[in-house]
Formats: sequence, structure tokens, C-alpha cells
Amino acid sequence: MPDQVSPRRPPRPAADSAPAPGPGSLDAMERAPREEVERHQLVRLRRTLRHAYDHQVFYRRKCQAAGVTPDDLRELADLARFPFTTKQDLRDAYPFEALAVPMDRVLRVHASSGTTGSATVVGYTRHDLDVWADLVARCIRAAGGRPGEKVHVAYGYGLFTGGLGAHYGAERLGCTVIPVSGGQTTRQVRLIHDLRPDTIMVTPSYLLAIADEFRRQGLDPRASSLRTAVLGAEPWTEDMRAEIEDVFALDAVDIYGLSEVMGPGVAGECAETKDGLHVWEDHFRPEIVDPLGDAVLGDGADGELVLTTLTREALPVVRYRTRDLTRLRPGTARPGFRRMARITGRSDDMIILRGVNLFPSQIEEQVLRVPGLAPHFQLLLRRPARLDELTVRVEHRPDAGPVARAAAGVLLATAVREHLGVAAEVEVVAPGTLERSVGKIRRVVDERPG
Ligand code: DLL
Repeated sequence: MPDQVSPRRPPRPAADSAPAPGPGSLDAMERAPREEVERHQLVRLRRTLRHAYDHQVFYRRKCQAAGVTPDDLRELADLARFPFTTKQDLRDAYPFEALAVPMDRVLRVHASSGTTGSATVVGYTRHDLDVWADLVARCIRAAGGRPGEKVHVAYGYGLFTGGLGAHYGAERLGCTVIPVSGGQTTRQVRLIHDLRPDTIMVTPSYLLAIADEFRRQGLDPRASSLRTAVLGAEPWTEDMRAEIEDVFALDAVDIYGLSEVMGPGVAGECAETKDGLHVWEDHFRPEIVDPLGDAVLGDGADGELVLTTLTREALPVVRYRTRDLTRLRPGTARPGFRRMARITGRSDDMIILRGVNLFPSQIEEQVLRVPGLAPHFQLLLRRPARLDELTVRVEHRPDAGPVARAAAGVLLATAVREHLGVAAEVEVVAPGTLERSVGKIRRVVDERPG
């Protein structure tokens, strides 16, 4: 069955070298200078504030309490005077209270999983679905995908926005979609082998599980047809990018989004620079604020990402507190849009261990730097006596012998202590011991009482 295609494949044409405007070339806003993007933002922001104020009862009440009306927005900086929207606001509006259009204009709903509380429902008009497809198409094209290619979608289909969001974006770009959804890993590998997709859209953790399954079936992932992976929905690191690119011989790029604001496609990374995600600022206005307060921090500062939608009809959100931690930098491959650094984690994923703040992504970085360790790990939090204890349970690579395994455990514990400032127990376990996720991975198992 193995067909040894060379992993070195001819480069695709650059997106902006396409001769005429069309699905394969950059659209006008992707080429626009910063001033033009901001001019659009101001017009669209005024419209959004008016729409939210007039049609979302909860947001109007918040504005009234803060003493502002949409007319108070004269320039973009005035946005800082408006109240935030929180996850709790949307929960309180469950299921449909936050909708700003009559239900008969809502063509689809999605919902967040509700793992950190009750679910929130989001709705889309035809126009919202159109914009969403355009923006995911932008992300796939920025990642290297081109019209006429095949895209394997292994994000879950259903209320989760990953599967259908990726699906319609790939179609919009003019690709052939293979709508597999998550799970049934044996079949994922069979389909990749037989249908020969160019691009895969999946969570990074599940792509690693797919790589394991390739090897289990005696297939070399590097010999697969895949050239691009568009990965998101959970935090991942530069070291993980290097691992995935090496395992599959492809370009792995980041895609970001959240259901409350749209779904995947709020921001996407460009394959030619791989330097963070350009926020599609013709449709979203990002800000960085103090995660513990309300102050807006300048570009370049680390903080919580706050997003305002600029074109959504069914569910406009003004200054939504994402809890995702990142920073903003000027654009590179798309100079009119700012870039966000890859998300280090969510403020609510942060582990506070004996006073030290820690994100699972920081452990991931250390794990991937230790020879002999596989990128499969779990963090166990326990409180056997009065103090919290952290155990990193991590798989060794199949080819690591007993000496390498023992050394790897010691190396990881030392690296975690030296780089992150916490003492952690390390348990090195056999390949395949830890449960694989088929969607978003849960890294932390919290066994502390209460
Ligand atoms: O995860 C949408 C999505 C699907 C994005 C597929 C990308 C690809 P939610 O289920 O609402 O929506 O979860 C949103 O996931 O606030 C982040 O904490 C996290 N997240 C999403 N993309 C990334 C990423 C989708 N590229 C939450 N890096 C967000 C890190 C991400 N975290």
C-alpha cells in the first residue's frame, strides 16, 4: 500500500501571483493599506454599535449603565469607553436573547461546548455565513491551499463551529471538501491514503494521533499527499509546529477563532512568514486589555484579547472578553492587518502552582525539547497533603530505550524547574498509554479536592 511520494513537492504559485481577482487571489481588503482598513473599521464599528444598541437588550442596558450611546464613538479609540461583553452575558441570554435579528433571518445556530459552564448559542444570517466562508477561505489560502485542491476536514461537525466552518470555507475557495469530521482514526488514515488530500484541517493534538495511526498501519506519514495543515481550536507551540512539520513533511499553520465571535477564521497565519496570525481586521477590531482589569494595553503588550465584530448581523458582539492571552504586532504578509501572537493559553487554563503561574503550552515546549519524549502528555494536579503537586505524565518515543527513558524523565523535571520555576514529578509512560483526543485536547486533570 505505501506509495513513496517524495516529501519535497513543487511549490504552489503564490496567492497574489494569480492573474485576475478570484478565489485564488488576495481580495482587495487583504491588499489595502492600514489607513484604509481603519477607515472601514470606523464606519463598520459605528454601524455595529448602533445595531447592538438598538437590538440587543442586554447591551443597551450595559451602555445605559455606563452612560454611553453609539453617538459617542467619533474615532476608533473611543471604543475603549464602551462596556465589555462577557461569556456570562451570553450565557444569561441563553438561548436566543442575544440575537439582534428576527429568528426567521437566522439560517443556522452553533453552540459552544459548555465544558466551562452552560452552553452559549450563536446564530448566523445568510450574510454572516457568507462572510464566515470568505474568511475561512482566506485562512486556507494564506496557509497555502489553492482552488482545485482537496481539503480533508477532521474538525468535528455539529454544534461545534470547527467542521462546518472549515467545510464552507474550503468550498468557497474552490476546493474539493472531504467532510470526515473527528474520530474513527483508522478510517481517517485510509481516506487520506486513498483520496489524496492536499490540505488537512484538524486540531494539532488529533493530527498527532493520526500520525501514530499511520505508523501503526505501516505507512510513512511523510509519504502522504498532505502538504498543508491548518491547525487550531486549542493552544499549540512552535516546537509542536516543528514536530508536526517533520512528521508529515508539510507546512503547519495556525487558525484562530471562537464561536461567540464567529467560529474558526477570525485570524489566520500565512505560510510564507509563519509569524503569527493576521486578524482579519475588516471584520473584527481586536484590542489587548489587562486580564485582571479593564485597562487597554498598547500593541506589543501581553494581555487578554478582546474582539468586536464589525459586520455580524445576527449576533454582533462588542468588546468580547475572549480570555485568550496574546499580543498584537504590525502585519507582515498582510500589512493592513495586525498580527496576533500564537495564543499561550486562556486565562482560565492557567495553573497556579504554589504561587507560580503556568500554562500547559509552557510544559509542551519543554517536553518537545527533551530527546526521547513524545508530544503526548497530561498534567495531573493533586493535593496529597496541604500543598498542590504537579505530575507530568508523558509518553516516551517508541524507539527510546530504557536508559534514554530514565534520562528523559530527569531532563524534563530539571527543565521544568529551571525554565518555569516549579518542581514537578515526571512519569514517563509507554507509547499509547495516554488517551488521544479526537478534537480539542484536555491537558489538565485536576484531582484536587473541592
Ligand atoms: O475552537 C473555533 C475553531 C475551530 C478555531 C477550529 C480554530 C479551528 P470554540 O469551541 O468556541 O471555537 O473555542 C474557542 O478555542 O477562545 C481559544 O481558547 C481556543 N482556540 C481556538 N483557536 C485557537 C488557536 C473554536 N489557534 C476557543 N490557538 C478560543 C489557541 C485556540 N487556542
